[in-house]
Amino acid sequence: MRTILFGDIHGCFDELRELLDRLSPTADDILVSVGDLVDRGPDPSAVIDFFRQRPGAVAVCGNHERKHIRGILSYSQLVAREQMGERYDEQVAWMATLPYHYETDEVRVVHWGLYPGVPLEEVPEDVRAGTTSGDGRLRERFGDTPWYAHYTDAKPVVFGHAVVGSEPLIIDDRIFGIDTGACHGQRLTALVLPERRIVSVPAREDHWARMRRAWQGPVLRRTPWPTMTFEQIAKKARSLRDPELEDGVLTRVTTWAEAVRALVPQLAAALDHETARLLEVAGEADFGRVAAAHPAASWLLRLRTGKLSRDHLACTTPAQVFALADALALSPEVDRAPLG
Ligand SMILES: [Mn+2]
Repeated sequence: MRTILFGDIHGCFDELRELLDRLSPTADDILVSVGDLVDRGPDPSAVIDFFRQRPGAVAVCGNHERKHIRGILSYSQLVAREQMGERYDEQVAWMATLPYHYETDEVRVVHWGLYPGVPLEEVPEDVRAGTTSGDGRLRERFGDTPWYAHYTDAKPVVFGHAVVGSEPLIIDDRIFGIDTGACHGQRLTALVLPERRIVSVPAREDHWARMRRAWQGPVLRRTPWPTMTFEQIAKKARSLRDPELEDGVLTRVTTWAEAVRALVPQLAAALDHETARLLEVAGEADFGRVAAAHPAASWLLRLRTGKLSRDHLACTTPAQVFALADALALSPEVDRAPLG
């Protein structure tokens, strides 16, 4: 019986299949992923399905799974969500069941870090998963030296998370860093126990370079721009800007948001016009009654009593700007959403 440990797979299913062909695992062999099954590569669902379906297979939770579980979606998670489509919620529910470490008499496995000498279950999850907060804890404890420089046990420890180059990091034949950058066009690596043998296959291509381009349109189209605040739109656009991508689509979003915001002075003028008209029809004494029956009642009444800033008219989102335009029966020449 062997234990076969896989470095960060990141959706690289073809490479996983090729590696499995090379390894020919038997039903007795235990397959263990160091985590980061998903994100950046072409087929996250196929990789997850393999680990879900293979009896006795284990995947420890990586920082990428943890981001999906916690709903903190940066660009590579947004891409993976699109790739997984309708199966996304189900796959994330499975990710939420993953352990943060795997330990037997033979080996310790974490996605990233541990505190040497401390039982794994007592090491904070974020340290084991390798999140930014976990990195902070490790820096407090070990300064700039990596945690594994302090690992003195004879029991092998295996981790991924940090791409160590095309070849794994092997120290003293008991410390194994096996993230060899499969999703970045380097290699997918497995460590076979008990013999401590490395088997690896080359990546087909720099998957992430291609994926991040290919999925930009779908990711941006899915973003609910009209109901986000103008501040959220600007922040999101900044976070998604990527020097290696054409930013034509993103520029359409920011230009659109500016155009929507620029409607506010027109709407303020239209409210003034409507106020003047109602005053003429109903007179000062009856203004409140006729204004209350107007589709734009809440704006007209607040503006009249000085409770509405003319700068934004309480429209913090594009959708609110359009709601006001509708209430004033105006049809601004700006699309209701930036990407159709
Ligand atoms: Mn990774």
